[in-house]
Amino acid sequence: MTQEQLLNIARLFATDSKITAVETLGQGFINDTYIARSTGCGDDYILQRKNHHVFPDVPGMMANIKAVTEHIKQRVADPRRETLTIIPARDGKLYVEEAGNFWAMCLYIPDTVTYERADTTELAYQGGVGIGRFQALLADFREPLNETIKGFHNIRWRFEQWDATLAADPVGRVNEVAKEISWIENRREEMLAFWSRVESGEIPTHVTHNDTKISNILFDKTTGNVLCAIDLDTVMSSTSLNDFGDAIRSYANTGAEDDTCLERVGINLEVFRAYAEGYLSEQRDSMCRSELEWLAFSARYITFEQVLRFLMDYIDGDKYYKTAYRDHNLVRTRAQYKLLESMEHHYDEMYSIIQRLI
Ligand code: GN1
Ligand code: MG
Repeated sequence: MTQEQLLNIARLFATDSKITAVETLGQGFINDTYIARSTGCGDDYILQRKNHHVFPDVPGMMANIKAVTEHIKQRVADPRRETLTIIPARDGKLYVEEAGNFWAMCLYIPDTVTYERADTTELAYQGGVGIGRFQALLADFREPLNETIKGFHNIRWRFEQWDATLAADPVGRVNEVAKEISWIENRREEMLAFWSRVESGEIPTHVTHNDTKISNILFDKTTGNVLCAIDLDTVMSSTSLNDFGDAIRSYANTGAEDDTCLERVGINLEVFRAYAEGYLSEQRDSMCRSELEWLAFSARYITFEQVLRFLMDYIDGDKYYKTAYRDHNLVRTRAQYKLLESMEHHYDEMYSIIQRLI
């Protein structure tokens, strides 16, 4: 998009300061993100084009984010830094709809850092504190939230999508990935059995973030402490275990999510322990017995789901995730599967680590 088009969109939002430039920021898989700058000492803003293929209900999503951030603001010392601040459009809506695209804006929080990788156990601990605190601040949130992505971490629904995608085989890739398909099928019952515990209420539901990788935690540049969880697009109701599991999937991987060298990929138990310690320092007392019992397993559950989602997207012709090259989703599938195997291999240790922390 041209600078002028971006400026025109940015200026539809009710900012206090006048936007003078819009620059690209970061490389998300899903949305397009920009920073909208103003001159002098005025605030800067984050402007995002929301991917409405991934988020079919942007108004519902923005309503969730607004409700959750308002709740947090009433419970923290510095409401402009300890959670996102949504900037509504000048017409009062929480988004701008323009030529079929949905845009949203929030305040840019200055003097902060994010990390792409949890390279130290200290950082992993802090990340655990970040998500633990996010959940703790929302423990008394009672409003219903919109389900903005149907069955996001619901493996029963993912298997329905999976079965339909395999049956359709839209780009003729199913035969090529028989081995990878068996990785999924061999674990179908085990994963559905876990999810049944959520469906029955044995594992309760809460407000969850649903994308807890370290790059979604904002740290204060001056103090080094956790400030808040960002990227609230997937805030919904689910089990808080999924937030834990997804963080472990991303933090405690010795390799990259799309590593081409599988020898590099595996679970780092020190990072696992550190994240769990930080998380439980905020959450231990409010979790019930079954949540604590299944906490370690949640890392396997979410990693399995990610293997399924990457492979399903590959079979579907790479429609969901942005890819950098033809087999990118297949490379991701194999790398995440390697991580899953490593978690399975070390599961007893993971389980014992949690038992010792509670
Ligand atoms: C997507 O775009 P990003 O990095 O925030 C995805 C997550 C996946 C992740 C895998 C809405 O998140 O669920 O775990 O990619 N988000 C959505 O890297 O599907
Ligand atoms: Mg995200």
